[in-house]
Amino acid sequence: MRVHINQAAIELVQGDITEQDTQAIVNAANTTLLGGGGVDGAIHRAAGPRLLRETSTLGGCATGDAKISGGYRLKADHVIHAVGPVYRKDDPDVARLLASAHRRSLEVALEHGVSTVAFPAISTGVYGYPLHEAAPIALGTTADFLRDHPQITLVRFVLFDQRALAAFEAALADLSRSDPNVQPD
Ligand code: AR6
Repeated sequence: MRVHINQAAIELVQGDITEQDTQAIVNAANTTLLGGGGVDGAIHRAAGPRLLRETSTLGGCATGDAKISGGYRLKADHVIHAVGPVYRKDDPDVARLLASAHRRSLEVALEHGVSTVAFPAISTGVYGYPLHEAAPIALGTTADFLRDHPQITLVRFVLFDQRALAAFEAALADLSRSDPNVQPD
């Protein structure tokens, strides 16, 4: 599924984030930036040991923030390490922090001249964020950013399984009904 915001596109695909050919891929990292399981483990394995050597010099990353490194053996030139929140039901901070992790990732991309970015579904694995709550936040924050920053031309959400893809497709269909800036392909 694909929509447009002015000249930019948001794309949803099922797949593996480590195989993307966007200029940057986003990692669902933790505050240490020293690696972990899930997406983080897969990205470190695919990029090779030089990635950890670089991320261990970055001084960690606060929840809701993002930092950039090289991509090493990946097709992507850069990895943007974003730290989403651990989900806590009925805590309004988690939505704010999940939105911030997406916005900061896109700001960091912009600061480094990156115009195409692939995201995983941040916080929806080990960190327990329900997909149907995370998807509208991820997509809404991205659509708002693209509206104001035409330098970013493509944001691709790479969903690992059919369930995640379906949740993002439903949220993107809702967004294209409610946000006049979001136009179907
Ligand atoms: N490509 C795309 N999506 C994937 C892949 C992949 N290769 N592998 C898993 N997913 P998670 P989090 C999906 O747990 O919840 C790490 O240990 C997965 O199905 O990777 O933000 C870090 O170091 C899920 O929908 O990230 C942190 O400690 C989504 O990616 C912690 O996990 C995110 O799952 C971060 O937890």
